[in-house]
Amino acid sequence: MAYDTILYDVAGGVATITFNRPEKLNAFNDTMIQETIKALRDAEHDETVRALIVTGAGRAFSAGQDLADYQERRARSIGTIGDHIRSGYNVIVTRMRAMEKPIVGAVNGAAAGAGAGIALACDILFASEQAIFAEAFIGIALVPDSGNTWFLPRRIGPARAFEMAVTGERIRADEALRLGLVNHVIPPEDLMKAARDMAEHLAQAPTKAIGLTKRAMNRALEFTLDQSLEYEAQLQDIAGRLSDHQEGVAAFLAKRQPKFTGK
Ligand code: T3D
Repeated sequence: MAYDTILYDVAGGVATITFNRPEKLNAFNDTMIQETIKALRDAEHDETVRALIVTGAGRAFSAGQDLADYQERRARSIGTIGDHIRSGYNVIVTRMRAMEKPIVGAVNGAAAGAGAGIALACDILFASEQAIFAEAFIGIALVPDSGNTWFLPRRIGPARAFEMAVTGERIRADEALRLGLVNHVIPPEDLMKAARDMAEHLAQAPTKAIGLTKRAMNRALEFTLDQSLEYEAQLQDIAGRLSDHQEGVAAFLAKRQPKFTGK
């Protein structure tokens, strides 16, 4: 399918979703929300896709909700804000967290508002030295949404998360790295190569075991230690039946490199 507001490309087992409204700093209008949902669904169902990259075209990752679009919608009294979030951003974030394939975020510039939430929904985050993160909601007297209130305290602790949310300060990439908001900071010209190297590596890895690991870590955020120990045992029973597991053990014993198929 051709998209108007995003680019979607699959190569070498990696699907890349690029937010593509650079003249609007990749702010989300309704088309971009729905196209992102569709691309995530396509990547999830495409068996050749074993890892994803999410990034932005131009100088921003995403400035969040397109406020001109938002204003127009409000003026026409179309639906509530909550309904718009439920049917849009919440679906994107839920799909990203539930998808049992690794998602590499390549934050090339500003990630603000819902754009920050979508960045934080990625599994591994690479940020350009030019990236900034901003909980911009407070600037328009809204509450952080798109998972920001969930992801932020878990990544950087409640005190710093609250400060970010209520000041709307722009966190630069070096500070984001120090806080543990991102995994890596990369010179802008090397960002996509670094993200692609990671995604291509993951696309050759045991996809199902990675998916189960993501499932376990998602659940662990709510579990007691005892619950996690039991859940790990259950998932290990599943992983133990995968052909990639048999291949991994056989390759180790034969002193050769494993060839994982993602099955
Ligand atoms: O109904 C619902 O679903 C509600 C859901 C809400 C979810 C949300 O995301 S609410 C938060 C919405 N986002 C913001 O409030 C962010 C606003 N933008 C900024 O804070 C800054 O623009 C950035 C930090 C993203 C980047 O700053 P900077 O200095 O690099 O760029 P700039 O000069 O502020 O912006 C450049 C242009 O982009 C400018 O337009 P112009 O003057 O060149 O014609 C600016 O108006 C436009 N722009 C930036 N962000 C948005 C935007 N236009 C529409 N919507 C935006 N979000």
